Amino acid sequence: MARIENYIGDNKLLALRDLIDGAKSIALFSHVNPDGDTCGSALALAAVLRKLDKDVELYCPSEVGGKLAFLDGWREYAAPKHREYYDLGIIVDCSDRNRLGECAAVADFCHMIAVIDHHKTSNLQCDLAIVRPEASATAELVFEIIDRLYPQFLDKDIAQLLFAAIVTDSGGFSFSSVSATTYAIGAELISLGVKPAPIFDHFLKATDKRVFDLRNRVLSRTKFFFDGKLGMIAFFPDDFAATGTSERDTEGVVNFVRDVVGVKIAVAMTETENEKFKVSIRTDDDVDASRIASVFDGGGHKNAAGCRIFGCFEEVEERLLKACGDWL
Ligand SMILES: [Mn+2]
Repeated sequence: MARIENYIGDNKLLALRDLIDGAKSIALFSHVNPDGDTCGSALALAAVLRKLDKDVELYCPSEVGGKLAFLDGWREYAAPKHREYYDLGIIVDCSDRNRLGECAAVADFCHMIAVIDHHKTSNLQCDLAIVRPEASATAELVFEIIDRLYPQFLDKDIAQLLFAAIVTDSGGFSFSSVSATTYAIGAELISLGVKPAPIFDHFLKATDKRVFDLRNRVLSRTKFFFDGKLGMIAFFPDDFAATGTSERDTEGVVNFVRDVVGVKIAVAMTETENEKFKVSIRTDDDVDASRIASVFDGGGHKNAAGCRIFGCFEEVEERLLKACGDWL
């Protein structure tokens, strides 16, 4: 039987319990352009905190919807807020203040701040940091927190949220970040009643026809450099207009480029505003994506990172080519 590794030391775990015990009102924060991990983890925590009779509100600087509408409680992000001040703020799956967007101002008004995250780099000021890059998803850490501090509340609904979070952040238990612990937690969640197949289908397979069209359009223009070791795609406002899609639908498309045999670095550029590009970088094991992103003040994980670059497309492409070329 695989053992679930404890990533969080007892001191931090008890410190978190103290913070929670000392708080009546708690705000939970998810990052901009949210994914299954930041929302699934925050919603699981919210469910537990409510069972502890806390007054909980959820924040995300982006609209939460689309595929994330699968997650129980997702509408709470859009619910009207009753407070401006919270005893405790918990920032979930986010290592960078910029990724809190306008919600950073709300976090500033929390009496205490805890961060639960698995990103390598963190620039957030906080009272308690539970940051473990070994975890494939923040949800692994949230599982550990609930399992060790509040096991009586770990039910099927919470298990479903955590399973969805792990599936989305680990590419369905397939990325190099996945460990025996990831699978052991998955098995534990399944034993609590989670049905894996519908979660895999929803998050990893089901494709809206419009997204399918967007994908074909953008992938058909893929450019390869350095003997096929670097692949680049770009999403422009025209692509979204022509297919009836939005920036949110770019999620995961870059992986099709990374999966091409020989590609070591795959880059997706999305022009979010005129001459402003959001850049996603995916790499194979030999290349550290977070170090490429850090050239442009971004960050992330070893094999998945991102940044923002301003400039016309040709300039942005040129700068990325140079930063990636240093690794190839
Ligand atoms: Mn994550």
